[in-house]
Amino acid sequence: MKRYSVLAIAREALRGHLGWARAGASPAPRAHYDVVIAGAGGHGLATAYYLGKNHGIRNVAIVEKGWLGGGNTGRNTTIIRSNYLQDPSAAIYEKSRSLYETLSQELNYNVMFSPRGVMMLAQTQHEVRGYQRTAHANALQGVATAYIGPQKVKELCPIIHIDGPRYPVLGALWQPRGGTARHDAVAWGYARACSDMGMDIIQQCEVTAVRQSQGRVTGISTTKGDIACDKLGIVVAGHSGELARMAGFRLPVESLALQALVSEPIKPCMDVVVMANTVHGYMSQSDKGEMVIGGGTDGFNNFTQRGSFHHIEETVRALIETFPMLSRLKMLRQWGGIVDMTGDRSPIISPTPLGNCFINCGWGTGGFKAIPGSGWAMADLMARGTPGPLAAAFGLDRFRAGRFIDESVAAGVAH
Ligand code: FAD
Ligand code: PYC
Repeated sequence: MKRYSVLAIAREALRGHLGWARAGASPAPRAHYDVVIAGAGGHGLATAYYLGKNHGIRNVAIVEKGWLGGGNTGRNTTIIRSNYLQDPSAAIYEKSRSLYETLSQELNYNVMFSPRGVMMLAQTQHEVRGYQRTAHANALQGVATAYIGPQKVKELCPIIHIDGPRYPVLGALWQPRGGTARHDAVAWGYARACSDMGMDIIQQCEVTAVRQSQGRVTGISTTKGDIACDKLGIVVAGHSGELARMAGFRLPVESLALQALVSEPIKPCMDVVVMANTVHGYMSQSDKGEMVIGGGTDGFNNFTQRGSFHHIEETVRALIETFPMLSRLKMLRQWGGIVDMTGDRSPIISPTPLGNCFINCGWGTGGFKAIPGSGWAMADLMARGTPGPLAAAFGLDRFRAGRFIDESVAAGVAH
């Protein structure tokens, strides 16, 4: 793999950019792999990457029914933060956020991590108490957040109208090292590194059956033929229930669409990320100048991977009191992704009833931020067969035992 560097760019500029190698191979599936990962989203690719890097397991295929990063990884609004309430969540999200800090250097691929700061507005007394509590919890967990007052909010984000008649801004939970990254670069960066380790990323290859014998997976059937494997990782987000059904077990997960939209590009006017969870809206400004906007999930389960008009109206209406400037913007495009929601709004990183089959899902509306940490934890689980410290609390067994990790507030997105 050619290293990307300023020198390489200068050299290629001088020779008409003819010397760049392909960023990754596009192989046909082989008959057998030590590990097969279903799903080439961020979580599947990061799992493969850390299997190779941390555990030396490189005879790995990642099979993807569409194109890499074409699921939620390439459809999300890229917010990265670790301001969760419960200790297991803070541990995995903060691990992830800290891996993002150096991911571009590690992958030699610019993922454009931008720790511009994330604030979650408190617009009711209930939220004030809730976010003050989270700030205290974060202090104990070693996650750098602070509860700030409305004047500080205005200073950090001058376009916010803090004296709205219905929902004035009373304060905010502020994470200065939260931010954004370029979503598809995260998928491409991990994919390129996996390919460089000799792993096969096989696109347009849908898993259609999970083959098994005596309680263990023997391989998968796909639209490109059968593939045998010693271990299977299911990492397909909104389609997790479907893959689990193929494997013969059920998941406590619902699938539903989450939508987002962007405005026409405008001059830089906002250099922080703002989430307004009471009114169900959040916003940041992309490097192109578009205002990136999202709201709550659709109110019913579905697999409709696209946007809808009522969502634009609902979300913009919700945000306009706090951001009056939105009334003068045209909206450019909208889209949707299928998210996988658990009852406690926390993920599942777990062994399954099949001995050599593992599942990573349930990231719901908030898994982009978790990609590096989740991949790290899932690789650990798949390599050792038992969960390490980051994944231990996120097993499927918690739903039987009632050990929920309630993050319905920290999830931040209405659902
Ligand atoms: P995906 O990226 O969806 O990857 C799963 C892959 O599995 C897909 O590529 C799919 O094609 C493939 N697949 C499915 N079935 C099969 C099969 N049978 N065979 C083979 N492959 C299969 N999170 C944040 O942290 N911050 C945000 O700001 C944020 N905003 C969001 C905004 C929107 C509109 C949406 C939709 C999500 C948002 N999220 C956000 C959530 C985040 O995008 C997801 O949690 C995360 O991307 C999940 O990654 P993944 O790799 O698990 O799933
Ligand atoms: O989890 O921070 C988040 C998020 C923001 C928008 C969608 N998810």
